[in-house]
Amino acid sequence: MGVYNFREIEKKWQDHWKQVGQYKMDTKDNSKPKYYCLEMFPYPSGKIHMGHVRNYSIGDVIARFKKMEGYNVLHPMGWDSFGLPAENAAIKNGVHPHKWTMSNIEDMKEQFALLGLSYDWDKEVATSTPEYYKWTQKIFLKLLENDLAYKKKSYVNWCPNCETVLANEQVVQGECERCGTEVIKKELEQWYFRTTAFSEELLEEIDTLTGWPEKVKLMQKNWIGKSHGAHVDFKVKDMDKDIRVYTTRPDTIFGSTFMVVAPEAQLARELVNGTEYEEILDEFLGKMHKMTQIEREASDLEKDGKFIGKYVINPLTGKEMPIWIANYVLADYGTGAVMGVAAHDERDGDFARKFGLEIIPVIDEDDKMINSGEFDGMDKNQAFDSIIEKLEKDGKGKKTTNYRLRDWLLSRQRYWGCPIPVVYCDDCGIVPVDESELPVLLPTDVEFTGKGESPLLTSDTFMNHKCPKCGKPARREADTMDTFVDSSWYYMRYVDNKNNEDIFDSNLVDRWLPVDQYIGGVEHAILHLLYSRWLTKAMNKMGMTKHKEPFRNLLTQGMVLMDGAKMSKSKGNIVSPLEIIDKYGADTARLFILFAAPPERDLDWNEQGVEGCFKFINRVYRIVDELAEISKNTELKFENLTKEDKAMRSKTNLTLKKVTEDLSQKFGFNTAIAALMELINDLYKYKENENINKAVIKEAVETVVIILAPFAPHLGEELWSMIGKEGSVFDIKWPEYNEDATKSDEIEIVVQVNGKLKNKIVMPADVNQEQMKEIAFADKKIIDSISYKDIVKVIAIPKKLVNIVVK
Ligand code: ANZ
Ligand code: ZN
Repeated sequence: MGVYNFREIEKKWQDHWKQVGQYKMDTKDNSKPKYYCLEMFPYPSGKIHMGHVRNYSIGDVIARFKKMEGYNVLHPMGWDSFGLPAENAAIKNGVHPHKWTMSNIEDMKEQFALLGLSYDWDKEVATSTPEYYKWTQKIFLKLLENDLAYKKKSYVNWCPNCETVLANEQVVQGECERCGTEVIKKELEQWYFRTTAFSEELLEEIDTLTGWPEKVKLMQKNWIGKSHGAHVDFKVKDMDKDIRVYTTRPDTIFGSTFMVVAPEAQLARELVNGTEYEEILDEFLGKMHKMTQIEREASDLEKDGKFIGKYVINPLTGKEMPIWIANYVLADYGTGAVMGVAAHDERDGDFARKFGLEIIPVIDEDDKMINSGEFDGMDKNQAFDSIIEKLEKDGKGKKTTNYRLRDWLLSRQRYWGCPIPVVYCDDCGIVPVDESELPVLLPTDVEFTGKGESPLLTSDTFMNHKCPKCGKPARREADTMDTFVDSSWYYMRYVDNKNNEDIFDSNLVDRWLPVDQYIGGVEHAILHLLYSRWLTKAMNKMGMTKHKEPFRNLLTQGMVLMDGAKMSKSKGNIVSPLEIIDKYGADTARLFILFAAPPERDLDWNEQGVEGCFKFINRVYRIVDELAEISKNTELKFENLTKEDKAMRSKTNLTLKKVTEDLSQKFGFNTAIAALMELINDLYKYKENENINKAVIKEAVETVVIILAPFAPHLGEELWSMIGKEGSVFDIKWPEYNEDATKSDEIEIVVQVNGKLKNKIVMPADVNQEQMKEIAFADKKIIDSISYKDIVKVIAIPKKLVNIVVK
């Protein structure tokens, strides 16, 4: 009897797939319906980890299953290959980032091959190659042309360790997402994408994404953060100027006794210009710059501020309100100015008590208005509307909504990113590079010091460039793009990745989008997914695609844990996928990771579980090996079936039914594998019968092999050929189960006496009502329970129940 030699089997099929081009597909082939199965592409660190194995195993099962279901499946893989680690490696070891990245890609590709993943490598993209970033640059130019990209000076999040700017999304609880250093504020002129141009669409259209996890949709909604309120204009005393505030509580305006302005806001500067308060502002700003984001936004922040010498007039009370700068007001939210309502806003209250500002309550415990003139006695919700109405009538305010979402800051002072294709000319200002000159290539003559500004500044050949407009000497933009720009459109490029003429053929993208199934980590719930949604909407607006949403269905897989904790280098609890593959084979690793937990849940790694799967795979191998000859030499004709034969057939077909449903309607990988395990158990029992039916065996064995194949593809192919099949198991059509065969020969009938359950009796499936009664009356338990009583009536409900009424 054969022994399961996974090393030999896996190598054999990996070589074979490569040789015959098993996973090649053509996106231009319209003969079958399309299915786009996409896993988030990795950063090429050089080594796969268990998170990758999980992510890509899930995607691989879906892709293989969908192909067998008859779809033309696009299942591509590529590399999110710009980014800091390559640059840090260059600083540390002197290897060029390009070289480091490319060699990592080669390593990881080999590791992917070991896992038996069904990628069409002809579709590969790497975002750091000129063939790709040429088109990232074109997208930038289009956005610029359409006013969806712009440059502005502002205070930005700055990581002192990475020495680069960070987007709001990359600041996690005040710390740099990458290195954990506390983020500070720095004033710089930077490039932005106008994400806020689609705030409402991003919010509204998320509800059309019925195939997304609710929690991810909620996270995006909160991030976009829509609120309802009003703009109110306060006139500055002795100055020809209004200050506009955003408030969600216009009903509290009679209680507004002071105004607080963000010290960084342009407005603060304007108000103190040429006065003795200039110094106070500068001093206060100095203090603010030393603070970190965490400290600034903490709810228990010690309130601080300074009066800056001016007053505004409350538009409804006519009272003078002093203007203060305050540490708790943010420059980039709302208008950067707040009407202080000490009695009803906690932060304002703290501030007012600390600095002795007036506190006027305007709403009582019953939510009725007080101290509010004509609005007294009104319910606060009604006052919300009525006060806005009055302000609007007076031309002092307007009902409005506000979003927490800010524009996307994309400038990075790093080398290993996509160059921003603009030139600065003394005469012409900001001049976009002509499309015919793309790509703007990264220079190779740069110094990596890891300090200071963009390394591109050290390359004279790069920096000095003629103005595309007037031809005079000009300078290139030295910053590169945030790598999230690269990853927000890669799924479009896969569809037409060899296109040298254009970013992609829009017809092809229109046909292949949206991605039917996207699979990745929940850590991308905000950043990557929001940026991709935004860019798709921007491209739609610019006529590049008819789609507005990129991903129809989203699966966020759980983490792979070790003893309940995240695997990490520092904890020393990392299990290497390569070691597991070496010890048990890729099929076992895949099977375990899909069996151990539902895909959305965290999965606790345990070696016994892996061994269990290894044993199971061996068990499958042995029984198929043993029954291969029968399977090969029998016709699928079912005649003269015994009770046992029928039960086995039923199990086979019910399993096929369950697995098909688990794979097509939900991500029930673990339950599908559990069903397969049961089928194997039953088959082991059945084959010990004296009179086995060969057709029943054949049907069971073939079903086992087909079901196993998407999970354990190498063994699937091996067993398929062992049972005498030609060609790949992945080229066959996924079989349909036989409905009749799932029906068992016997059914269970409930027998009641006076409506009370007395027994359940197994009867032949074709039993009629008369026979049901007969069998019931012959049953010992029933006889006992009706003895000495008169039978009034007997009711039989076909195939369900017999009720005997006695007196
Ligand atoms: C007066 C008021 C009275 C407010 C009250 C709240 C309660 P959300 O819900 O997050 O949109 N605010 C506005 N701009 C701000 C800024 N740049 N920095 C800090 N705070 C700012 O918050 C809106 C509320 O936050 C606004 O409504 C404003 O204070 C404050 F009893 O106006 B409110
Ligand atoms: Zn010029």
